[in-house]
Amino acid sequence: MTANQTAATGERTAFRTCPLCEATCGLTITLDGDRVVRVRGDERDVFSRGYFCPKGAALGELHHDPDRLRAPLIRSGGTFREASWDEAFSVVEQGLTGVAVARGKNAVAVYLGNPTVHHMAGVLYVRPLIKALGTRNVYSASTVDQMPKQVSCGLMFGSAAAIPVPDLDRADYLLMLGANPWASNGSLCTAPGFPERLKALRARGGRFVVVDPRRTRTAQEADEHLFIRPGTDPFLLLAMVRTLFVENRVSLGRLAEWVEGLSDLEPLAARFTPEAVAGITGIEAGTVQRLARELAEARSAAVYGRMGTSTVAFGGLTNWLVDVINILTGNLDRPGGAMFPGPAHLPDRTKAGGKGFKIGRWKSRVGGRPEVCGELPIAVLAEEIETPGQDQVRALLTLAGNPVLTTPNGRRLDAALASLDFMVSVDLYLNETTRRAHVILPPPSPLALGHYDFAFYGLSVRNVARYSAPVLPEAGRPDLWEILARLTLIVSGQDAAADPAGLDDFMAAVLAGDRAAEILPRLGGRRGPERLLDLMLRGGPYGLTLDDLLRAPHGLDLGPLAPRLPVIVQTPSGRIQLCPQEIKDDARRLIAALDRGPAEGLVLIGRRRPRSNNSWMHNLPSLAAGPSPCTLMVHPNDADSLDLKDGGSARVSSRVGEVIVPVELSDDVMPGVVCLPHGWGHDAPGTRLSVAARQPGVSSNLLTDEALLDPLSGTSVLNGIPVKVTPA
Ligand SMILES: Nc1nc2c(c(=O)[nH]1)N[C@H]1C(S)=C(S)[C@@H](COP(=O)(O)OP(=O)(O)OC[C@H]3O[C@@H](n4cnc5c(=O)[nH]c(N)nc54)[C@H](O)[C@@H]3O)O[C@H]1N2
Ligand SMILES: Nc1nc2c(c(=O)[nH]1)N[C@H]1C(S)=C(S)[C@@H](COP(=O)(O)OP(=O)(O)OC[C@H]3O[C@@H](n4cnc5c(=O)[nH]c(N)nc54)[C@H](O)[C@@H]3O)O[C@H]1N2
Ligand code: SF4
Ligand SMILES: [Mo]
Repeated sequence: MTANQTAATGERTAFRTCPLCEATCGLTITLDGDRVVRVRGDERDVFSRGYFCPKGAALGELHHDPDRLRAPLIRSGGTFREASWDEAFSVVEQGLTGVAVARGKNAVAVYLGNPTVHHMAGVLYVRPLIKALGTRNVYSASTVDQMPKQVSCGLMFGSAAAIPVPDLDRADYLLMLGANPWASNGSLCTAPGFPERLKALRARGGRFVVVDPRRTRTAQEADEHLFIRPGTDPFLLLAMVRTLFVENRVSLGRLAEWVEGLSDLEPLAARFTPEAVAGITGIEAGTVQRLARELAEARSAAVYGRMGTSTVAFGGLTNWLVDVINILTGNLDRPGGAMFPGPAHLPDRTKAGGKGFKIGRWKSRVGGRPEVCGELPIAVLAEEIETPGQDQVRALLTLAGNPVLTTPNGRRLDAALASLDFMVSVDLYLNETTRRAHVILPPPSPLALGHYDFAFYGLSVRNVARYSAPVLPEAGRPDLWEILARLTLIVSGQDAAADPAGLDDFMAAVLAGDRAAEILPRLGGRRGPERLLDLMLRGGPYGLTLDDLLRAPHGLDLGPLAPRLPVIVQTPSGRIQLCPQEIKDDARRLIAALDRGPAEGLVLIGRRRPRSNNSWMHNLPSLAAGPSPCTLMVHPNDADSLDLKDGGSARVSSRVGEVIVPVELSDDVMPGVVCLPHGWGHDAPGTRLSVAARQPGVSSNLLTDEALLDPLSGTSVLNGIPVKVTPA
């Protein structure tokens, strides 16, 4: 269906949405037999129109990487041996049920890594698995990423999934804080060709402003770039809120009837005068006022914040303020502002109001950290493993994650993992985390799986729907959904040989509901994620079917984003909560920080490079080529006072650890800030990453501190870590 043959060369072409990042580019994959010859952007893709990046181009290398695991591994003694799937699942059964029976359900923890949400099966089959596990020890990469946005949206709009995205293609003005789409290709804003879209914004006379402690490529391309002291964005934003009130520029427009709590906001902002915050942020009072005026006066505008507003000490408050300003300027839910996407697989709501959003339904055992969105902060996993007592974590399941390199104080977590009674990892590689597992279950390569972006169509700047059929099926191995379904059956007390098809039939029947008897026989013998997708599309707002998507290999464009208020709002009152109580409580922390005034000392921030993907893809030759990107950027003024030389070595230390890393002098970082990428440190013994190990780099998460987190969202502080730097 999606492949066609060029008779002359024997080459054929397949079309596939890239699963590697949130941009969801359409790719054209040229194949010769079962070899990938080339991967390029699909010019006819309705959403990405030919845009792609070096990572997408490396999908073939990923598929053919000799280090990628093809069979389950079982640890015996200090090494791993290949095993059959049946043997591997039976060891998993003994391991997980052994711990659950002896120590209780909470003794089994689960960690979900980033690629989980980039696969159909990850989105669909993880929830039943977690339910079957019945554990409170659920962890994910969300608490080193976007959880503050989920919490602020949960509190304001009543649902952690109601996340507005900047309407990039129609905005006249964009204020972007702590995001670098030129390297990341965008996040919580699915916009393939994000850089092209920003260029188009400028070309049509729009303006975009970047706030970032580093002059990134994105900042260089912007109309204006403002340095900000890491972690201080909420001071800037609250001073802008105050300016809007003081200058009578608050203009809710059509939002007025759906918003509650406006009167609580003004007093909260009162003390945050532009003058009072200038010393803290490093941004002059006049600039703060001007930004507020520009936003208020633009025909349409959006404020957009990402990692630099999320993994910081006030992540929840900062993400709340982003949408507060979108609301105060009347830009929420209007074309060119910040809008809610409407994916093809989710039914339209019919009325505003719902159960609302709660945090802290349970607390972590050792540190008393509140639950958010059904999970606990990843920063507490190590202490939950180390600390004896009832409900101590003794077994762990990791899915598509590498927390040893991606979460704070990786060294402590690594040691904790080594002490577990049992660990099983579902992963493509034997890496820094999975080397601690007793069993590794490798899913098929992404090119062997069908694809539809359940997660990212909910965050897209246009409504589109695309399904890609498997490009290079890997016969004789279970699909990712079958692995997850078998794990679910195991933890629900069925034996390791139970058939996953039964669970799949059950899920389809539940989803089909009353229509099951009538509709299921009509789905053409489909099963797994494809059947669930077909069902969801049929119940969705466009009444599509999977066959409709199969007939459209370049995707279906469903049009620009449409207003979704008020029905998107699921708070109990059905109204947007502008000033939720949890936010008011946390604001006291910000007021205390205002009273303390400007902070001193060197702080560490992160950076992303286009040829990397968090801690992985470093094993692919085309991405690993060139000098190591793992350098410490230091401003020349700081280098002078610290006695550091360009190309020399620095010893960087924090409360929790130290690393030695090459120095790169650059006035692109602001004075007082040093910058190191995360995800490196591929020198651990016992991994199977032969290319990555040649240029291992160091892990910045040996420096990030598990004790520093945003109490509101449980999200770790990864930007703004106090460090000392000396010559090494
Ligand atoms: N200091 C610092 N730390 C950070 C960040 C930062 O900016 N600074 N960023 C944070 C962010 S935003 C994130 S999302 C996290 C990511 O943190 P993690 O999700 O823990 O780490 P990744 O590096 O994304 O690891 C992905 C893992 O999934 C495996 N994998 C890849 N594809 C598949 C697949 O198809 N199936 C399966 N089963 N496995 C697969 C890879 O081999 C790898 O082990 O890191 C966070 N850590
Ligand atoms: N090439 C590549 N692409 C990726 C990834 C990758 O690892 N490599 N990871 C993917 C993932 S999982 C994610 S979540 C996205 C992230 O996508 P983005 O958030 O767009 O990417 P980052 O590069 O983390 O951008 C964060 C920016 O915040 C700045 N910053 C740091 N501290 C502060 C602060 O206190 N205030 C402000 N205003 N800015 C600050 C940093 O200097 C940086 O430029 O990228 C995705 N895409
Ligand atoms: S930008 Fe993201 S989705 Fe597009 S090709 Fe690169 S990795 Fe894939
Ligand atoms: Mo992320």
